[in-house]
Amino acid sequence: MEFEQFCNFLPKIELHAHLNGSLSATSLQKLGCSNEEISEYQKLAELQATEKTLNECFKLFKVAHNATKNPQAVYLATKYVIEDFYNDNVAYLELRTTPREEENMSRVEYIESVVKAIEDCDKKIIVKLLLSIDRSNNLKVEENMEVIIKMKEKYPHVIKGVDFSGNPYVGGFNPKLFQKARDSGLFVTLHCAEIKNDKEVEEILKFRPDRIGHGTFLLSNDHIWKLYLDTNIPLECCLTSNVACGTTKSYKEHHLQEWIKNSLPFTLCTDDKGVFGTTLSKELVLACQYFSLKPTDLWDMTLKTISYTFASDEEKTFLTTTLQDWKMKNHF
Ligand code: 6MZ
Repeated sequence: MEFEQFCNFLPKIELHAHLNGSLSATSLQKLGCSNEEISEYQKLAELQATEKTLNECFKLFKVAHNATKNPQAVYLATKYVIEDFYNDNVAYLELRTTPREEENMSRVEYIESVVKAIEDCDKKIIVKLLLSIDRSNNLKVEENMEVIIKMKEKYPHVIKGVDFSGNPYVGGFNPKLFQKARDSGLFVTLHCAEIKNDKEVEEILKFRPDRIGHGTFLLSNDHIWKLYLDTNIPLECCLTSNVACGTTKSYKEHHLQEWIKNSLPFTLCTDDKGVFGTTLSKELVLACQYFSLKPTDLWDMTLKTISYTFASDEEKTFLTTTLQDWKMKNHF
């Protein structure tokens, strides 16, 4: 099997995908966006990144947010994104999204639309939901967390965790808030060190989330790096996102190499496949091109990733069997 084909057909696991950043151009079109809006949403993929690019990136999500302002549109957006991942042979997807209140939609309606689209999915893909707290919107964080916890009690089979995301130049981490989530039985994954912010990173590592996203600047300080090494927390690695946003200079210099070199836990993710013009298969190909990973390494990484998911034991066993059967069938 050709190498790219291998990456494409491997049953994959996606653990870091933001719903409104994962919409493809076709999906945005179906949701009523104009060609101009779609070009705006996708402009980062074409640009040479600078230090300011990450900050600029957060404006682009507005295009998708404008297209998902009512329950029906949120339902369809979720359905389209799940179909895209399924078509890329993703076997297990943890989709994350920020519950949003709009003129014609409450946060509860937003969440219920996403849950319904997940429940209605008839494809062979397991989908779970993580609800995000947006760090740049500090006004209602407590209230948002209350809603998330209530919704988890109502849909425990779908809602598995919380995420802390949004523009890292704004706001800060509140351990008490996330402890509440943890006490309610939610898993916790936190965006961490996407930019240099040692004080916050130290607080996050002391909290010991179940996973961290990005981790780009964990290596910029020996003390922080040592703290991280003590935790052994799995990293959700988003190669193209980091390069497109300018937080990493190039694929070649990406911090993933330190995880590979030191056998630290990581998994490859897309972040916002619509905004960055990528797919999970492409991310796997890139990791191989730049860090000399072989197909067997990718298979091993995927197998290890099963233990980083927020799936049930039964689902983990199912995924393990799926991967093992695939390996046998494809003789490698
Ligand atoms: C931090 C990000 C992000 O939640 O409306 N988001 N947060 N770093 C990133 N790196 C590029 N990419 C996306 O999806 C879009 C939202 O996800 C978060 C931002 O809060 C963005 O508004 P949802 O479905």
